[in-house]
Amino acid sequence: MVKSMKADLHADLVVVANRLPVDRVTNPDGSQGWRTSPGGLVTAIEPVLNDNDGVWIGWPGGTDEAMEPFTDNGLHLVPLSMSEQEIEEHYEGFSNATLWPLYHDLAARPEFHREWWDTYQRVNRRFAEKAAEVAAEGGTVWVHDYQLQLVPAMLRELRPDLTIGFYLHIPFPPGELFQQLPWRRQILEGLLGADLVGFQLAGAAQNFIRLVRQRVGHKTHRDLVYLPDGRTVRATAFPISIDARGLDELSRTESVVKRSEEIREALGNPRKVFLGVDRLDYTKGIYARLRAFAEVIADGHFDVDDAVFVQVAVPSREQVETYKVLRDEIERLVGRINGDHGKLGQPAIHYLHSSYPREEMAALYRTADVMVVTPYRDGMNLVAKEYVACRANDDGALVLSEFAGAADELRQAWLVNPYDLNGMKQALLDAYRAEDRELGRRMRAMRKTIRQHDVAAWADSFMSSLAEVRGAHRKTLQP
Ligand code: GDG
Repeated sequence: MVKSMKADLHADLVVVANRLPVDRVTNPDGSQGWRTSPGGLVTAIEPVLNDNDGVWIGWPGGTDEAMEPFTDNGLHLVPLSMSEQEIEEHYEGFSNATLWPLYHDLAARPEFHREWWDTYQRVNRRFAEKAAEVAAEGGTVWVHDYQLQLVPAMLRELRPDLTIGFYLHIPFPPGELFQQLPWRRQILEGLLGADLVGFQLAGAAQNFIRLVRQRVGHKTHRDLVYLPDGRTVRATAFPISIDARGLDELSRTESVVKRSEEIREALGNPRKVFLGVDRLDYTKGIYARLRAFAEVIADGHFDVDDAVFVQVAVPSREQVETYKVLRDEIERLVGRINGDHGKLGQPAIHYLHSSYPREEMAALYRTADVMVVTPYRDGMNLVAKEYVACRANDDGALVLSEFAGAADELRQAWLVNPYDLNGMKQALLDAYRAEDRELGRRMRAMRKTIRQHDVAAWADSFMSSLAEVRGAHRKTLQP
């Protein structure tokens, strides 16, 4: 249900993210509506927003004229429109063709363009101004991700009364890489506008603290930065997670169990089903993993009666050139592998360039005997955790890149170096051959981990740390 909202909002909690957590849909009667986008972030933040009667500021998608704030499914949403040029230069350009590859170990070559940087600053300023407008006196603002790293400092300047948290969903690179950025100092100073800067991993927080000390020259001690004006900024790790209980329940529902049986049948009832689920992104290592799988077949360890690979490649950033090239490369490889190893009606790789509802994803996870997650670098990787959450029978193998944040917690996965093709082949084979006892032992341990560290725990822990800094901050403001 969509209701328009009163114009003079003053929210105690404001979430600022590049995208609103809703997608535009056309209803059967032709009218326009909204659907909550699938994804952990909404699930995590929704209860926090509801408890605080908070609002979410973000881009609604498309290049529309200005839209009024509205309420959808109890979420108060404040849309911020983007022009075509802003989408090209802030989102596709500086965010996804400069920062994204730079922060992911140069998995592609970052492009540095001064016009993109200008637009990045302009868009960040608009987000900051909007947050300044809707946040109540003394309120809290939680800013998300690499598209908005300048918002904390811009917002602090406009509204020094606010408590500001920032969370980075992607890796924060070591100095050697970060220093390439012509605007490195401005980004660090942008982030330092926050009271609390959260990262996926402790190593990322340390990279940040070290850079602040070296590049900006502030004093630091452990996870604290001391600013000349007496303010302190805390930089620490909050590994994100998933709605483990919700997914576990979903994976056991009759319809998902039935759908999972149908999928196996449709695949020709192979002994083992391998699965990859990723946005079609060069950081995810899709190409190398499919090659590894094909080589295991070529080496004669199994054939398409024994094992097939289902690769879901979710369309992503399709306007960015590197993504177009990657798609062509992967699709050519899939064609070649199926040509070499498939039989009539039995391809080796079932390749799907599409996105699916949550139920279908759960059915796929339930079907997969071996889940293959091999990014070259990934902040966390929720897919790995979702797979574990959907293995209600304590079976199934996870092959996981050491370079995904999730590898810090999911120690019982078959950990691989995605640059090492032979190592990946061996891991695929080991996972394929593993005995039930071994699978059970590993999966039980991983399931325990994700039950204890679910997304609600993540959000609580960030919010309570933010409340602590806020308390400390208040004290320093008192006469
Ligand atoms: C960034 C960081 C970090 C995907 N396809 C469909 C679908 N999905 C859902 C998955 C999962 C999410 O999207 C993807 O999250 P990942 O963590 O795997 O990767 P990124 O998109 O790169 O996310 C990452 C994350 O932010 C959170 O901080 O973990 O490191 O790169 O939840 O299930 N969901 C549905 N249909 C699809 O077709 N319903």
